[in-house]
Amino acid sequence: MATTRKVACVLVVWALVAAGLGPVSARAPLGRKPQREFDYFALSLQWPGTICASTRHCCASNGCCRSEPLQWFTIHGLWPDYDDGTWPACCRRTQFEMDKILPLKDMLDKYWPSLYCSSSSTCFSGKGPFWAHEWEKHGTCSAPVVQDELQYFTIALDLYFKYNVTEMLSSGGIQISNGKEYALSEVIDTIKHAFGGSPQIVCKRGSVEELRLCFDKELKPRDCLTTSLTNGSVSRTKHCPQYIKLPKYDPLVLANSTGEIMTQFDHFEVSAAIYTA
Ligand code: U2P
Repeated sequence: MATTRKVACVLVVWALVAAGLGPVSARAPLGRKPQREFDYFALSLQWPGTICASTRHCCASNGCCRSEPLQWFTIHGLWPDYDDGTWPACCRRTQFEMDKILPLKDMLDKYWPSLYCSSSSTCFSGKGPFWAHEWEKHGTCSAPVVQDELQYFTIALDLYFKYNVTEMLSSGGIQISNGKEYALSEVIDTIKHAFGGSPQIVCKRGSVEELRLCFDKELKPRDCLTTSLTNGSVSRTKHCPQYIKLPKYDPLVLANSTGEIMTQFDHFEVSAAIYTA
């Protein structure tokens, strides 16, 4: 009986592996050649004030929907990139497991929140949380610097705290204030001076959407590629004008809201009952 069960188990594992779903790690997605080692990392940060200004629907997982607006740069991802402006993606079949990063959960909620409601696409299993998307798409391509999921998120958070952009700006005399305009060159120079490498800035209608800091494989600051080198990966509409804004947004609902909530953009009369504090 025990032998029969053992054989059945081996057969199931074999079938899962053959289908590309099993406990296989360190391999390229089916049908793809392994991707070559990356050249450098970009730590991509988002400015919630720009992204959350277009929030139309709220849900518990959307950082934009907390009662206190996020007034700091939050993490988008730690991206392994190539020097030619392209990047590897979805390199190994190692699925995201929330359990592995539970000790970091509070910090991730605060500093690496999703700013959208929908679940993001993952490389190997459809949809998942934002962190699953970033790990599967970028984290799995971060070897040999990053060995596993916990290390990926730990390194990203360490870099984020060590090179605090919001602080770099304020100690360089750039106090972030709603409605104010800043010379793009001044923002770039301030960060260059404090960080030791040139950032890449992505805008949306004149407001900063993303700010990227770049690192070599020893995690030392280096210049990011300038947009002209990145083969159009930053489209013209994402280019920044000479003067840029770092806007503040008004959160739409109270913290810990549950379920999908229609906001005042869709319905002016929203029942107070669905706002949960
Ligand atoms: O810029 C649009 C999306 O392309 C992905 N990206 C961009 C630049 C880069 O160096 N590496 C990279 O992966 C990002 O995709 P995401 O992580 O959001 O799936 C970025 O949002």
